[in-house]
Amino acid sequence: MHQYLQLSPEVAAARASGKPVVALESTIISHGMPYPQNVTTAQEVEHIIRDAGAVPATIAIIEGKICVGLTSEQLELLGTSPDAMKVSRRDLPYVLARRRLGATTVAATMICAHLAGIQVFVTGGIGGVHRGAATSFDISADLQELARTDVAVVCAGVKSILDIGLTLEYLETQGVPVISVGQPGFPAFFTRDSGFMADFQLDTALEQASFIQTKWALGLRGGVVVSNPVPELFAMPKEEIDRITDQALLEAANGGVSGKAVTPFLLNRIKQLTEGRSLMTNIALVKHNALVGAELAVAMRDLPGMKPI
Ligand code: PSU
Ligand code: MN
Repeated sequence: MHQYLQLSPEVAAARASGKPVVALESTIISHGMPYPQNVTTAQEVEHIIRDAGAVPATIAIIEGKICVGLTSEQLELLGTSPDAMKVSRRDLPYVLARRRLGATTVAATMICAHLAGIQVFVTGGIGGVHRGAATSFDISADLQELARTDVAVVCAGVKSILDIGLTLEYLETQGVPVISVGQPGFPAFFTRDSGFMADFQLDTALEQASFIQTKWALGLRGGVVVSNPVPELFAMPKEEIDRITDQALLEAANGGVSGKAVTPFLLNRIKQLTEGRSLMTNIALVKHNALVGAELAVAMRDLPGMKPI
């Protein structure tokens, strides 16, 4: 066991007995949603994963440890602490060494999940190439992590605050396969249609698991994006989200927002400008991803020869 890892009793028992485990990130709790919906959603998502026969492992950095599997007090702490740091690959050593409270992004959660031997990770949306990246160089560390760390990431695509086309180009260059579930198109988080195709449509957990197993069996390191569109009933009107996204982007540019603050700023403004309607969409899609991720983790466990390499 890695010296910085601290598995909850439930996660430790699952790992010891070979039960499927699903990792969950914590930036979505600290920076992605307001209190108390952030904490109730985190709890509901864990419930969905348990009901589907897997064990949830929400990941955060607490008191100098990578905690894998959190108590309800720890979830509450992350959901209410304004000083919880957003932790990506770059920030992990600082937060651990300084014993700060850290909420892990997709990149950092992938690193921690891999250290704990967890192969499936569920989130809402991944980071990507920002619009204007040709001059700002703003490309999320999530994409490099997907290129190198062997974890499958179930998400609802990427938000249109990003340049979705360039994000997909970057993933292609890095050899990261983008799977879609239930439709050929790559989803755009709040909406089901981004205008771009995923690389491969694989509708069942078994098909997804065997794709992922084959990738890793070939020694092709790195993650897989499993993009699962928001359920139709909860999707937002495209015109509305486009208009609000443009306004949020303009405000970020005018306000000189930069670095790791960009994504939380845009997420927060979209939430405010939609008067909370986007929050309902966000919650619904994360729950749906939890089900797909749990089924994938169960299928990975059941496939013969599915062992970490
Ligand atoms: N996109 C979302 N919701 C989120 C994030 C991104 O739709 O909560 C969070 C995730 O934790 C993601 C991080 O890993 O933001 C990316 O931040 P950055 O763009 O600074 O790499
Ligand atoms: Mn960035």
